[in-house]
Amino acid sequence: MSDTAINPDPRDAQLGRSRVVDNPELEAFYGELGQHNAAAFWKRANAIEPWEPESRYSPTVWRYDEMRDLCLRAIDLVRPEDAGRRVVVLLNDSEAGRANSAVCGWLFSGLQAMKAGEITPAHNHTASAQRFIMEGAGAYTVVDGHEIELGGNDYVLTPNGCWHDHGVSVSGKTCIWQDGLDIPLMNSLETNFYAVYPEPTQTRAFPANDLPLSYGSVAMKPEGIPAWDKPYSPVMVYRWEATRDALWNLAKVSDGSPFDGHIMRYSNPLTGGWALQTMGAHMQMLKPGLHTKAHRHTGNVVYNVAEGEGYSVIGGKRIDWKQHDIFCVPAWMWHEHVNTGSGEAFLFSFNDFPVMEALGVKIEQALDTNSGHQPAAL
Ligand code: 1HN
Repeated sequence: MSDTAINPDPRDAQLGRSRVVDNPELEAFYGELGQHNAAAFWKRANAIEPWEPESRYSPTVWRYDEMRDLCLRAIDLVRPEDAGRRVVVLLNDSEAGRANSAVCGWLFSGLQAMKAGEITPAHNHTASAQRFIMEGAGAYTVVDGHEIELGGNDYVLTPNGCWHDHGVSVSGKTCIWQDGLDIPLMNSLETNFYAVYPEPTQTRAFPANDLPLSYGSVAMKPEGIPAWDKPYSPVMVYRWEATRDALWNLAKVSDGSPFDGHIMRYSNPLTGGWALQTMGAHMQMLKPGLHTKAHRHTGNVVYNVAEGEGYSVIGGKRIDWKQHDIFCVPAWMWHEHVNTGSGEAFLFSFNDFPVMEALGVKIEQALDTNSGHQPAAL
């Protein structure tokens, strides 16, 4: 919130804003209200009704070179059986980030590290989770009895309330993946429940990879099996090669978005909507030399560089990035992306857009560089 005492906004002098001039009688009244767990609305109206969103979060970057070493150190220091999950939490560089365990806004993120033969014990929670696989081999997750094998740059879902455990096969290699959860949202809503499964791991109730193999084609819908009746995507895992091919195909016939290059949503193929109810995700491709136009929108976004190198300018701050660096765009902050490499750059990202859309508050604005005026929100 802006400090109106130090930096008064001329717009606050107008009719419709709080512009009461205090006097000793009013000061006494405020004291009396305070004794009754009450306050004068006009003393705080302009602070709780900013002219536009003012994020408490900062554009922050986590460099994979540094984070990778820290993840490997964590492997030597704690066992996943004792840690619950061996996760290095990514905290937004702000008071709100540290206080809410938030990577940005309503989103939590961490890097989970696991050695060959290790497991993350089975549990469930009201928070939804999604994971983006950064390195290693032999990783798998089991979600409500469905086993899913995981490869580099795959995106996998753990919808809210599903039992889940993960592991790396004995013949695999140390894995690091990014977890993205809506923990700050669930805790703000006071809707977060947690339960531990009676066994360390779930019994597989279905053939391995049955969900992606049944539902993984957007164009083909399986018939003759029980209808999918869950509010989340049945695909569960979105494979890197198919995601990259989809973007390459799109780029053959479209110029893409001026703000995001070629961008595709990880969707629920049965609805075309987001894969999870509270969080969305995209993969976008920036052609070599592309410099996108700046825009801003409500909602928070956390990026993971799947491939390539470049930089983004976020709220006036330049963040250079290369493979598996992570950075965030806080709500309503101008941002643009630049690919400085010789090949295509691919940016994975996850967001809280489904929440903004469900509440009717997903608002976007393009920067109008010609007029110098701020245009109305789209
Ligand atoms: C969680 O369930 C996992 O299942 C990882 O791997 C990170 C962070 C906060 C809350 C739950 C997992 C988590 C988490």
